[in-house]
Amino acid sequence: MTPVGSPSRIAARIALPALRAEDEVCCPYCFERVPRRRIAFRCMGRAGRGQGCDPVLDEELAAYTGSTAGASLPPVFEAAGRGGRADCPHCGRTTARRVCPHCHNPLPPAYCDSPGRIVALVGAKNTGKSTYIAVLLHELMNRVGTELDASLVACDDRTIDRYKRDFARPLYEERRLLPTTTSAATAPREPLVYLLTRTRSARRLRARLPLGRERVASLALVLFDTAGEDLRSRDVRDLHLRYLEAADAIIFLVDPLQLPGARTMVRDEAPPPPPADPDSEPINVLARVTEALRRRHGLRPDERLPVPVAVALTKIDALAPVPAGQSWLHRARPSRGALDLDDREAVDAQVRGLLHEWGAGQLEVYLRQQYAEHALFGVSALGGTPVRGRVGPGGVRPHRVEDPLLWLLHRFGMLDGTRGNEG
Ligand SMILES: Nc1nc2c(ncn2[C@@H]2O[C@H](COP(=O)(O)OP(=O)(O)OP(=O)(O)O)[C@@H](O)[C@H]2O)c(=O)[nH]1
Ligand SMILES: [Mg+2]
Ligand SMILES: [Zn+2]
Ligand SMILES: [Zn+2]
Repeated sequence: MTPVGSPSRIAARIALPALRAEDEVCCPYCFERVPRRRIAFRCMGRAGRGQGCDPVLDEELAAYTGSTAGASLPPVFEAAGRGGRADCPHCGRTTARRVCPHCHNPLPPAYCDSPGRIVALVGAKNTGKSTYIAVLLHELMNRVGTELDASLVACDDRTIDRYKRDFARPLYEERRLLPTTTSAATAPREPLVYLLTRTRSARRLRARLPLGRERVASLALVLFDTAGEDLRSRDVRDLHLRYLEAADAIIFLVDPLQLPGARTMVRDEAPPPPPADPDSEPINVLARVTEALRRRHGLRPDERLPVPVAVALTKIDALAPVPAGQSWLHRARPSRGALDLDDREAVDAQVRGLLHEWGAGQLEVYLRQQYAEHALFGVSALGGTPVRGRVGPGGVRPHRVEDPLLWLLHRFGMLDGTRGNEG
């Protein structure tokens, strides 16, 4: 891999191919690309004081959710619209509710107006994807958000409900581990859609800009929790293809407890290794995802995928640092509201070394061959081994969970990189 910040890396960042035309929005629900002027509207109906259309069964929405419950809504219509508003052709009432013309799910204004980045999160069964999403979002809403001067706000009510119900309540309030994610074949896929807004009011910027003129950058973040089960075989995987194809970045999680070579480093209290399952081996899961992506992108054999991929070892709390005290991975990230490039390179090199030491070097070689850009990470969402299906007595103590996202934000031009003592 090219070291972070080297000239070719910087060139790659600037020359990142435009994966999506700027005048298009990618629907975070059905992943159809919608030209901005084709975004549809939903009549306000009788909401508030006004007189509007009666609710009707929305067949497109019912088809998406797989149920007619909650699909009786004021009609959807197509209109050119001005400033995100249009008048209903049936009742004349002005509406600002925008929806996807294909699946009729709501497209929140913030999502229509900010560059959307879809981050696909993949990994074999039981690698810790759901736990990671729960903790990453919690950290972005709290500690890391404050550090970066960034706010993370859900774009729609369904995201708020789903995050609370499926992630925050069990893990943080009830301290229970999350259940195995059900296959997309049986439950509709629901994305978590957030808007991350950063005020780039770093001291250096402020010195040049008058107060109140700090630069604000927004990014719509769409996360999907895939079921590891769905990535085991080639057939079911197709359900996820549209999601993967639409992804602007991939976070690929690897559980070191599932790598036989890593067992010598695993602490005693960690659970025993799962029974061998070649379909769930990290390299095989990654290869399945990669092959599908290559076909969709229509790449020649000598071309590499342009999507940046962050590969993170999960559950690193279960690894004893060897040699003790000298592990960058186990150190706290130097927090300065920027991406510390020295730290980034050190962690990357350490994880690469570990993979080779564990006889899993193929994974790293494959990444290098297939992707124009990848970076290696180590994270722990829980910070300790769970006890009998519950979070350990110390509570959720995340370690470096935000690192892959910080790297991606840096790649998307929303976060500065620093070296040494600068910044
Ligand atoms: N030690 C440790 N264990 C973890 C951590 N995160 C997850 N685990 C363990 O890994 C198990 C699986 O985590 P999940 O987040 O449900 O895994 P998943 O990838 O979503 O699994 P599927 O939904 O089946 O694809 C948990 O029940 C925990 O026992 C961590 O940070 N540290
Ligand atoms: Mg899961
Ligand atoms: Zn849609
Ligand atoms: Zn109407």
